[in-house]
Amino acid sequence: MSVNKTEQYAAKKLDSDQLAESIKRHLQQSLGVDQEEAGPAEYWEALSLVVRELGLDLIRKTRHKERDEKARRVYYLSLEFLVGRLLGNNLHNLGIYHQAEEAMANLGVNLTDVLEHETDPALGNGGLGRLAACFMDSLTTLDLPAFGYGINYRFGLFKQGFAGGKQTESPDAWREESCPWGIERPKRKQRIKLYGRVTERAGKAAWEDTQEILGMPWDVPVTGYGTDTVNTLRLWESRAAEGFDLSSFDEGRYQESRSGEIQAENVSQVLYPNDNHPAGKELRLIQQYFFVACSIADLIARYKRENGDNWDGFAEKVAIQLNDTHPAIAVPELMRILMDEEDIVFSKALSICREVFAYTNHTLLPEALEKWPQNLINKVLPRHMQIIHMINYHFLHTEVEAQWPGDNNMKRRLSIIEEPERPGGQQMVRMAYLSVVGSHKVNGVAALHTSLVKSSLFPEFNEMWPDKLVNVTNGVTPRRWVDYCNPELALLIDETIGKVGEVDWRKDLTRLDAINAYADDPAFQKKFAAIKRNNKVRFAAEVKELCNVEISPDAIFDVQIKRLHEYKRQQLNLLHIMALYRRLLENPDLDVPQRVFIFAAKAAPGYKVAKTIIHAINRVAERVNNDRRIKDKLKVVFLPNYRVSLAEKIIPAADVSEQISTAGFEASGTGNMKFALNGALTVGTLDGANVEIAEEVGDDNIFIFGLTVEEVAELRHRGYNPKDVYDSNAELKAVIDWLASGDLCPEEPDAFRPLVDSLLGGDYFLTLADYQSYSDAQDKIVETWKKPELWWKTAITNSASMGKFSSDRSITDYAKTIWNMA
Ligand code: TH1
Repeated sequence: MSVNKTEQYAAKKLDSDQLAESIKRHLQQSLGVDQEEAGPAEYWEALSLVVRELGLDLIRKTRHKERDEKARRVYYLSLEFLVGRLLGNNLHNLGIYHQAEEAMANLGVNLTDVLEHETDPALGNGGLGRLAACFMDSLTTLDLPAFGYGINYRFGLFKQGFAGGKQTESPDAWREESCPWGIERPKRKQRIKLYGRVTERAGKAAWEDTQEILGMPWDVPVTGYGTDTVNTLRLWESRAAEGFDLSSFDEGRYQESRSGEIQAENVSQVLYPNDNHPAGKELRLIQQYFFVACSIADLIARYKRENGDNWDGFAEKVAIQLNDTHPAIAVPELMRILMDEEDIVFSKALSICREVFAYTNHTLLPEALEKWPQNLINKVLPRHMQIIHMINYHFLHTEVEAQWPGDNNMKRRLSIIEEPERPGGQQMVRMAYLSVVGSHKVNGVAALHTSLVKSSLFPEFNEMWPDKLVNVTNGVTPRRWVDYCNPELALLIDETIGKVGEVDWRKDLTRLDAINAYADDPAFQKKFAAIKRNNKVRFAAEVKELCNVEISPDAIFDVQIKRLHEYKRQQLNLLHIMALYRRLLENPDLDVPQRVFIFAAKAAPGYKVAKTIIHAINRVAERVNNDRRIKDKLKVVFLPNYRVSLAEKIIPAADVSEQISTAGFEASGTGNMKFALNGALTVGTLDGANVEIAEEVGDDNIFIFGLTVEEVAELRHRGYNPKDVYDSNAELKAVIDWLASGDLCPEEPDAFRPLVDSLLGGDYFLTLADYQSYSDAQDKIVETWKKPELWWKTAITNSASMGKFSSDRSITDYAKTIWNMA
């Protein structure tokens, strides 16, 4: 599709005068304020209402078109959609950003200020939730009929603050600010069951004595770039199924009459704040079932409205993608409906499930693989537990038996139910196995990750079903992650590789490759460097405001922003910073460029070592930033409350991107792609998508260090002792001793013990093993920085080589290899 379509589309939309009129109308008629009283917040709301009108109109038209075409739809089930702010992005996608800018200017308001008034919905933890949001953008941009299904949490991911350098958490009551994007759809509400027991009636299972809750859908319109298609993100909110008990109301017992309601409302109350680690709580299981059951009932109702009651056509019209195992209970839920409500026999029900479901695995971390106690599932969802046993029985005794006849050991290993290791232990339901058995395709999220899924996580499944496990490398939407967050770079790309008449690079990111021809061009380098500098100047002002630290835009901005997790190794970065500081103290006249190390990260509230790392970084930052002796050569900032809208400001300003996870632990990473796209140089391990990024940019344009997956395995096999490294590396020993000494936190000298103990007592993530190699890679970065022509050539090559990492490519891969839609 060409950009011309976008321009025609934009042109036929409102011009700036019409937009200004609509804004004024909403100010007065929707918000009830006069133009003179309105501030940026009111203007934000009024413009959002204008865009919402456009979105609703297009959603209706999209629905009609899809109904007529009767195409297959994809349903993306995810407990997290980290959508970020929507107004600016929607304006871009609809092609009316510049008109809106002009309209606001004519009203005497600055659009950029207005956009800052949107609260950033934090309905996800990190990469997995953000990926779901990028995928919704790409599905729509590619005109694929799609629904996202998730939960409309009342509280998103907690807000982070610091007290004495330690993380504090407070609730994110994001909906208390106005949110015009979600539209309540009472007509589509669902009623779901929990608890109770299963009895047999006339040879059929009946699930009885249940408690019921209501699911109210909230629809968020999802715009795409340069298209009239608008898809729906349908987020469920839980409500009590019973209304007021009027008799107790009459008797004045108002509070009691609502007591049943409070519990039901709890279900969609709060997002669990664990990334790569399950909470294992009953309420979490109920959340999972609640949104799955509402979504499956909703999509079945849609199927029946459009196609009648004939189940033979179901799989042709419906593809359901499970975003990790969090929605895995969808498999027994669909089985239950097919068998108990639609009278379909088990074997046929299972084959329908297997045509419909596909499962994406996002992690190999053993502790992150979800397992639920059988007893808990049996209590909350007794019928589902029976069905899981039926699936397991069929799987083990028909399919595993056919592959490995008589091999009981194999049956035990592959069973969906894990038997306890010790007597008295619990039986656990392996949700990943349930997902694999219930799906026709299982994908990993980067080439290396998928090969490890095949070789280490599910080797037997791969042997049984050689075509089931496939790779779909992650991607990011270039609309949000270049066009919207780095408009000057977007403009430079337009000027350089053309816009009108060609396919827009925003729709075909491989077109960026044409920029490679300019990597050496001094004039282009100058423009590229100037844009980076402007972004750094703007970001430095932000840092001053948020952290009260002055940073120079001429320094190297070296950035690590992502969840705080030991496997992501923020502690490796920290140890190196401490070493740099010591080098400078030893020799304050060292001829080195100025460097600023920038962090942002939230730690799960219950993750002790992660919180210790945050505390330690903040204490080192305070020390370094206030030490006159080092003459501003080194600065460290930790920005509080990392979220999408902060990432949008940091990434365009980054020179160096830290992607330093222990090899084999980061399934893909997606921040790595965003940084490279915006011209930052990566220092990284051969992990996740870094491997493919290195392939695309070439080994000379990336700073790879550290042990490979094979070397990690080898070292563990030989026996790794972090103390050996500590004893043999004087610099490393000195910084660890310093950390342990209490000098950085005199009022609590043992504050960093958990970190020191984790490093010296086992160092599971091989931080010390990779230290020297990391430090050497950092030295090479400095050498490159000293040669500006080489630096900018490398930076430009990175941007220009990111074509593969558009989420449009990922979604096209899913559509072809998994959903049979393209
Ligand atoms: C992340 C992975 O850690 C990351 O490597 C990957 O790029 C991203 O998913 C998208 O594929 C994961 N996030 C979560 C969150 C939870 C559980 C498991 C994972 S894996 C709650």
